[in-house]
Formats: sequence, C-alpha cells, structure tokens
Amino acid sequence: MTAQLQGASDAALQEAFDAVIARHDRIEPRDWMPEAYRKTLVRQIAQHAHSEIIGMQPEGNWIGRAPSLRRKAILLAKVQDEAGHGLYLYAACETLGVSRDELVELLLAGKQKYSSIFNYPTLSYADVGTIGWLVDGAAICNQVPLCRTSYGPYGRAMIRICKEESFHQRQGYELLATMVRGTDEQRAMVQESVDRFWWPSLMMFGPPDTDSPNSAQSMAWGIKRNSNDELRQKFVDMTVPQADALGVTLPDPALRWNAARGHYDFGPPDWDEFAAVIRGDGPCNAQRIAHRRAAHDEGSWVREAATAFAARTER
Ligand code: BYC
Repeated sequence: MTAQLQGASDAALQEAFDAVIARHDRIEPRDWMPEAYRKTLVRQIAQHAHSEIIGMQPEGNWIGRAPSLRRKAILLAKVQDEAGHGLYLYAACETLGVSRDELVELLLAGKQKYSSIFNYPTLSYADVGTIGWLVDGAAICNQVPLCRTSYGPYGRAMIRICKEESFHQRQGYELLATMVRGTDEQRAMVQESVDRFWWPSLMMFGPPDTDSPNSAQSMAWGIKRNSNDELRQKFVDMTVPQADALGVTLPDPALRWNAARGHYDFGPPDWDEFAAVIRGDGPCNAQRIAHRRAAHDEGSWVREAATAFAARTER
C-alpha cells in the first residue's frame, strides 16, 4: 500500500515536472526533478564553470606584457570578469546539491571537462583580440539561448554573464580593428592568430549533432535550446561579415555563401583533433591543469583562514 502511494506520488511529481518543461517555465532548486536531469545539469554547469576559470589562463599570460596601460586595464578587467562568471556558475551548481570543493576536486582529477578551446596556447598579443572576437563570439552564440534554459539558477547566471561577454567580444574586435590599421607586421600577426583560432572556435560548439550523445535529452528537458550544429552555423553566419570588415581571411577553402540555404557553407573541423583535446591530449591540457592545481594549493591558506574566521565569528 505504502509502495503504491509512493508510486502514485512519484508519477504526480514527474507530471508536474513535465508540465513546467512543456510550458518553457523554470525548474527551481526546491522543485522535484528527475535524478538524470540533475546529473546532466551538474555536468554541464560544472564544465561551464571550469571553462571560465581555466579560461583565465590563456589571456592571463599576456597581462604582464600588454602594450599599454589602457590595454592592460582592459585585459585585467576581462580576466577578472571570467573569475566572476566561474563563481556565479559554481554557485548555480551548488543549488543542485554538490559543493564547490567537490567540483574542483573532480576537475583536478580529470573527471570533469572544461572547454576544448582553452587547451590551445596564446602565442602573440593578437591572440587576446582573437579570443575576444572569436572565442567570446562563439560563447555568446552558445550562451544567449542558455538564458532561457529550464533550470532557474543557471538561466539567471547566464543573463549577467552574457551581458559581460558582449563587452568582451567588442573589446576583442576593437583590438583587432586597431591592429589591422597598424603596420604590415601587425596585420600579419592578426591573420596568423585568426588562422590558429578559427577551427578550435568552431569546435567549441561540440561534436556534430549526429555524434552528440547528450543533445536530444538536453533539448527535450529545455536545458539546451538549440543543437550544436545550429549554433555553429549561427556563429559562422555572424562572423564572416565581421572578418570581411576587419580585412582578414578565414582559413576554410569551403567557406562560401549558399543563397539557396540562406547560410554560409563551411568545411568540417578536424574532429580527430577535437577528440584528442577533450581526452586530455591537446597542446596545453597538462599545463592548464598543473597551473590550476598549483593555484589551488597556494590558495589553501586563504580558505583555511576564511573557514577559521567564520567559525570564530559564529562562536
Ligand atoms: N570542449 O553530447 P555533447 C567562455 C563534450 S567559457 C570540451 O554534444 P553537450 C570563456 C561534452 O561535455 C565557455 N568538451 O555534449 C571563458 C560531452 O562529454 P561528457 C564554455 C566538450 O553537453 C573564458 C561530449 O563532448 N561554455 O566562453 O550536450 C574566456 C559529447 O558532447 C566540448 C560552456 O560550457 C567542448 N567544446 O553539449 C573566454 C557552454 N563539446 O560531458 C571565454 C555550456 C562537447 O558527456 N555548455 N564536449 O563527458 C554547453 O552548451 C554544452 O555542454 C556543449 C556540449 C555545447 C559544450
């Protein structure tokens, strides 16, 4: 009898959840949710948070070598924003019953991922502009629909993050626009940087829809609102005219306007390279994690002091 009642109430909970999803409303932390939905959110939000934190490293590499005080102030502010994005996202993830400590442990143990893009090196100052323009541009395409994701705390975090990402994208474009108006050497530096970052930027959207094991369920739950390929296409369509305006070429011989489709056609990224990078074998994976681990260890005294202070205040 008890089991029957329990069964009935489980069905009612599932029905209430399904109704919220069907009317594109929000699930909140206090609401019942299927365990698989919770797990998927933890996976995606944690991966997103880790990306923001690891993403501070490639650009942080240039803070001490920025060419002017103005550029240095801009870059410092951008990297600091990324730390903030990581914190909002870890906080959103904590509402699902995992602690930030656990998430950091999983990242450092290689059990949770972060975006493939941050495993590529930043070899010239133009990379700061290219990351802003292409990487933040791709991030905006991917993240604006996440403002309407079905989980309340994630969607609300994304609204603020997207506002800041728009500034990041513009500062990157402005930096490159300044460089291309400079010397031949500066123009060549921009082109070389764009050549390196174009394909990895397309990979940020994830595998093709036909090879994306999580997409169908995540879209049915309203966690993702668009598929990987839809967003990749949107990014290409948005970026090609910007490349023309900058006077740079994109390194894809297959890239051309398709009037029948009303979109640009483009070639496939090297999916074997993508698989290697997310497996941990990209150019900078080991360096990124080693740096993160060192920063975490060096910061342990701050965490201990804050915990001791909180305990003493409570007493
Ligand atoms: N890199 O079934 P799929 C930023 C994994 S930070 C690594 O399509 P899903 C910024 C995927 O996790 C931007 N792994 O997955 C910061 C899955 O493996 P698991 C970060 C990737 O989740 C600082 C497997 O491949 N943005 O903008 O449906 C400075 C199969 O994929 C990647 C976000 O995190 C990748 N690129 O879709 C500047 C956005 N792609 O987990 C800028 C939020 C796929 O099953 N996340 N994988 O072991 C998402 O929108 C989705 O999670 C994804 C993937 C579109 C990325």
